[in-house]
Amino acid sequence: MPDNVAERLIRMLVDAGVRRVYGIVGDSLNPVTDAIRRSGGVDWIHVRHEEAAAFAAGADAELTGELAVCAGSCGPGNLHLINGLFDAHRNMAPVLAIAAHIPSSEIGSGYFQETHPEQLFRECSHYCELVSHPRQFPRVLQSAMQHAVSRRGVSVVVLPGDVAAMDAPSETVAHRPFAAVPVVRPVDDDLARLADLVNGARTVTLFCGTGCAGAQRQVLALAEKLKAPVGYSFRGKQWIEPDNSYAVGMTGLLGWGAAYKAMHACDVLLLLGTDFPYDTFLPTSPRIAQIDVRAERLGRRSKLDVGLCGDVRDTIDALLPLVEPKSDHAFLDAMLERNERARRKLRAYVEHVGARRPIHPEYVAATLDELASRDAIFAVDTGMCAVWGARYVHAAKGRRFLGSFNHGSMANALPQAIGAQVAYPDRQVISLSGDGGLAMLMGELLTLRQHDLPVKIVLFDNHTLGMVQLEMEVAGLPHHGCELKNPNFAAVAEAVGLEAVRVEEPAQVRPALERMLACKGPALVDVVTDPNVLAMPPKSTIAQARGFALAMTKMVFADELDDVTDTVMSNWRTFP
Ligand SMILES: Cc1ncc(C[n+]2csc(CCOP(=O)(O)OP(=O)(O)O)c2C)c(N)n1
Repeated sequence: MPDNVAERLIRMLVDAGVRRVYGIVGDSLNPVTDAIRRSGGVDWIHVRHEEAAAFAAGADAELTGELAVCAGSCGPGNLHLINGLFDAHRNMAPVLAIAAHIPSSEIGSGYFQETHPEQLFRECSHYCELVSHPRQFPRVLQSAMQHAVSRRGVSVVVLPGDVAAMDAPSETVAHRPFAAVPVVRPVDDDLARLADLVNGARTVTLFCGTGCAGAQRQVLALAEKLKAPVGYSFRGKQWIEPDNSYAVGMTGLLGWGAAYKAMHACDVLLLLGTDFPYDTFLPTSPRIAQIDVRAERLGRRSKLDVGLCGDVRDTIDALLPLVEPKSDHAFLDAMLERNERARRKLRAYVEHVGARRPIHPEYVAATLDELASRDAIFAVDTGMCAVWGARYVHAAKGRRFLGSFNHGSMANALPQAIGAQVAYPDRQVISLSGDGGLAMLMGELLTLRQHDLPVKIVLFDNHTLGMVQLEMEVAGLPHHGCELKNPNFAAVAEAVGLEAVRVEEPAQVRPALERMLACKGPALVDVVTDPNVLAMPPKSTIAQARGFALAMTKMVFADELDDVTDTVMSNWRTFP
């Protein structure tokens, strides 16, 4: 008996190694979900909002490096996927979205639930096609999978429900994506130019992004030869921070340590596999070279003297024999010393505020760092949680970090944690959630219970949209629209069936985190934290606010975190 298009879809996905699809059912998707039910080889991961399905698939794909799939029904169902798909696409996570569509005979008539997904998803995908005939389907699916894995990002197949139920064609095409990984390195002349640049420089700093995944050995070998301090972005942290005696921390608003200084004080800055977007933090005086496998990114963030197309690992492998070893390590030592000072101050700050009420979020994050397992997967919400994760949670070897680092969407952490836990049922998965972020996709607490996913949520319950509050302060604006009237989130989580505890006293932080991490099932710790961390006093005048904010901005933008920490400790807590 011939199979139908939906059955062919599922068979091709199974052949491609896909074992689950995240989504919400709907009429137009029925042939697909029914094919999943009958296949036995694919799990249907039912979420409560399609946006969460896309975030979860993105996290799954980012962690495993393999194709992950999400699906939504026609019109609003697949439209809800869009924010999570933007996130996955910008994270270069290979995700296939199945956007079920209205009956093909109705397209263009303003039919019930009609949208045009092939237009809507174009901006957040490498490949986005409408299937209007069964014979077209196998080639479209093959192309979609191949685009997602080879160009790394999102593909969308728009599939009308009636077409999904039609007989599939008998002819076949290649039935699985080919994750063909080429060696990509610059031509010899380009390599020689880069070697000349670093050989002629007295001091060199490396700044590493997520393109350094799998290249830690090469980066360290280069740092050793050049006596170069190594800074990194948040996405680079997990690859570059562990066991790295050249590491000098992160730059940017989340930053800490000596990375900013090292990047500004060197003769040559090497940008490795990073598309770090904040040009305010990038220097102008050193000579700058950039290596990226996507050549279209070269030079779009900073001035550039040498721009090379290549994979970081392959390129450094080819470059190393041309690099003359440096013997002067005074610059490296100075940056490492500066970094250690900043790290000591971070620690001292945590000890200083650890016993204070309201609870300081830094103390919560630092305690979590101590207690979490060495191979935990952390998902950090966009907002202040990203700052706490960047500064206080160490990237031990084997730990992974998920965030909406390029798209910057709120509410990413919990659904990403869902994808992580589905992909790795036996690993500890921790969501650092903001109260604004958690509330935005709070229905996903039900997903944890429904699938018995033992995700641990540490909720930074500061009763405000904290990062925006801070941004308003920095702009010299009074707070407006940030305050959150929250429920007792522990009680909400308990009602959903999670283990939960509310923490209002600093002394409860450690035991509550210990208890939560030891739980077998999903658990939430609702930590009521200080809303005024790095924030202005509510009664300050606009002039005070502006003055403080300007001072803070100058320091955040112009120097290392230890200066900011000093100011916060000496001025802010005693601010009138
Ligand atoms: C979907 C979305 N809406 C709005 C924003 C703007 N925004 C960025 S951070 C933030 C506040 C986040 O608040 P919360 O989750 O409570 O975390 P906090 O910063 O207080 O730790 C907002 C509103 C955004 N980035 N994404």
